[in-house]
Amino acid sequence: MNKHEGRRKVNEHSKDQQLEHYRSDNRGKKMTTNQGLRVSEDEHSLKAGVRGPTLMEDFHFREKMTHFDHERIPERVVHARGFGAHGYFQVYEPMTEYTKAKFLQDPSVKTPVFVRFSTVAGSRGSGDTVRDVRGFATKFYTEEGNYDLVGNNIPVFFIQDAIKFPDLVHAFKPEPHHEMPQASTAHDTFWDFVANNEETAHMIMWAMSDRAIPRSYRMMEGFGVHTFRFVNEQGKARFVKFHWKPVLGIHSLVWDEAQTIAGKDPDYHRRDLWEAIERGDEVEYELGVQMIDEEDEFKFDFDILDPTKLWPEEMVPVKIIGKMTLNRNQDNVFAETEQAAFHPGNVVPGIDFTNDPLLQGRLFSYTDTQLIRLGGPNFHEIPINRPVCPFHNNQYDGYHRMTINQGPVAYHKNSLQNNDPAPASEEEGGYVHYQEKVEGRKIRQCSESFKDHYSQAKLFWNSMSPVEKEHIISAFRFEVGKVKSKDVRRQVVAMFNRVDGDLAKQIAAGVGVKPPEKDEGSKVTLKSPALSQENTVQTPVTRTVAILAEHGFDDTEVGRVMKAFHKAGIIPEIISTALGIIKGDNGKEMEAVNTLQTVDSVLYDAVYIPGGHESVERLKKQTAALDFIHEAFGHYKAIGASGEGIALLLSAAGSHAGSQPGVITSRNHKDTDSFSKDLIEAIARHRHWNRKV
Ligand code: HDE
Repeated sequence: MNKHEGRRKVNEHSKDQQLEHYRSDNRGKKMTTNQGLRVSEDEHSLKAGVRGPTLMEDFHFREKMTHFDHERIPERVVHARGFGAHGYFQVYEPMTEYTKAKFLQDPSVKTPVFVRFSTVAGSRGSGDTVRDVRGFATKFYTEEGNYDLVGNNIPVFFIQDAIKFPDLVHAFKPEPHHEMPQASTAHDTFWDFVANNEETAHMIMWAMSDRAIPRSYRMMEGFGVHTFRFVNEQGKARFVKFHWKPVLGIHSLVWDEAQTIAGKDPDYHRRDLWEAIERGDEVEYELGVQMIDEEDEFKFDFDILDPTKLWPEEMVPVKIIGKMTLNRNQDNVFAETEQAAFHPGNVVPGIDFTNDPLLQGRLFSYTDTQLIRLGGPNFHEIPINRPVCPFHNNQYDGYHRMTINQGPVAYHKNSLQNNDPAPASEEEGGYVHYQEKVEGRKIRQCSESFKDHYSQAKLFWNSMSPVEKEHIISAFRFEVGKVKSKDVRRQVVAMFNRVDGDLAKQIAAGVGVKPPEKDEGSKVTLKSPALSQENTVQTPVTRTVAILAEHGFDDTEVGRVMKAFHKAGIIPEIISTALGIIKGDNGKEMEAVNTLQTVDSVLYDAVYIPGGHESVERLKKQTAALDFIHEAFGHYKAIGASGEGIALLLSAAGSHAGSQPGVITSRNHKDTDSFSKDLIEAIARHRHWNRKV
């Protein structure tokens, strides 16, 4: 039998075609019950007389209400708040040497994907921009079955053994007696867990860094975290770690901004992703792999199975092997994002597991959680979870079974049906687990090689720029500063004194703890420049700029600058004191799509204050306009001001503002070319940390 007989050739559209079967568009349709009966009235329940009691007989009312009463399903215990998008993945060149995974062989094949981004700690309705780890889960609908890469935006994890996961989660979730705080680790039980479980040290450094407050899902990395295996056709295996590298670079918010956004627009990240895709801006991530030969397993000063360790990119280079493009928004968040069931155990031939004890535990947990969340064992039949290739086995029945299995035979082995469905040999695409040799005593212990908790925490600290270090210190002071127990605060300082003495001193100074007497910091001096966001891609593409304007703005200038913005891929938005048309000094009209009341500077990457006497005079009278500029200045964002706009900038941000980095001014109305060029460059830089604010 041909290896892929009976399998549909997968391309970018195959998942979409499959979903088409389930789409329902109410437009132009008559209302019916779920039984298809046309409904004649939908506003009044059936009553015995206009002032009489409602009748049991009202099947329409009962069906509608019963459905409503059951609209909610349990939210995910972790990663409850999420948002997804569709797209495709393409490998750059055949990966035959390393893996036999079909979807990594042919650069012309576009494998459909669905990605769900998430926060970990908060409930489903919590804010997007809280300090937290982000989930980055990808489902590849390959022709060999679904492959799920269920990762995070931080490459290491808090703990080393899955058996501690319930403890970790109980510690970071709101405290059970009063259910506070929401979506935040700034409380006693979390830091108590940290201080008493030292393996958390490395990940805590990441969680306190800017990585935990990304600017957008489009500007963060993704990591498979665990060490997996690639296996090629010849059966040769290599250890592998997966990386997603955002084409737009890795960028973050500042903490004050993140907190404000959580109130001003709690949907900030999902809106950013949704709007980018609606605009037609493709959202791209390159897939990278780090590989270590089996023979080299013990050549490192960390255990490659330990999920609290990364492989420094300078030591084990990241080979970029393909690109994922997200280009289609979901039709319905519940049907897709909410019902998506990811599972690290969903693999294809050529990708295998290792004995990382965290991964091993995850292989159990995900299916188990879906059983309760999605109500039974048939969640693989929900449209978003269905593979694009056919699936056949003897698993029958259960809640919400959609497949109508035919014939009397539902067992293996059989003779009545030719022993079908029959297992496939390896040559026919059957999954055969990598035959790793395993032996050992049954023990509840962790390997000695898992016990160094501080070297890589120090490596991370060493790799940070001075500004990134400042942010980490402030984050610790905020989080630990909210801990009521003095003893826990003291324990945290003692623990991070084992990472770096100076860091511990600085934390101590902010949280009412005596500085440690002795510096017990790790002696590691190694740096990994790849860990610092300072070294990331800088581009103006898809950056948003708030143009503050009123009637009488310099329309020649704004027209030219807008043109330059559009050319650079920047998204400008006119913000005024009221929605609607504003007229420029030459009568040109532009539409204000937001007002100083509907938005805030935290929602934009940059601000531009054009000239125009009347416009600036009107804005000067608005405290909100002054606050807008002052805040953007304080958040180190690019600001452009020209002509009369400069005076507005200076009165909002201070007389020194004009000469500060990332502030571009032009007194000459005619010189828009160099003004736009400088401003666009400043916007691409993301933040101007050396500014005096
Ligand atoms: Fe998860 N995790 N996890 N996790 N995880 C879940 O599965 C679990 C871990 C991750 O968008 C749950 O469907 C255990 C690491 C993501 O739907 C649950 C352990 C990493 C998502 C679960 C871990 C992740 C989840 C909750 C310790 C990064 C969201 C609902 C061994 C590599 C997926 C669900 C989505 C979700 C268990 C640790 C990533 C309970 C037991 C490490 C991105 O099954």
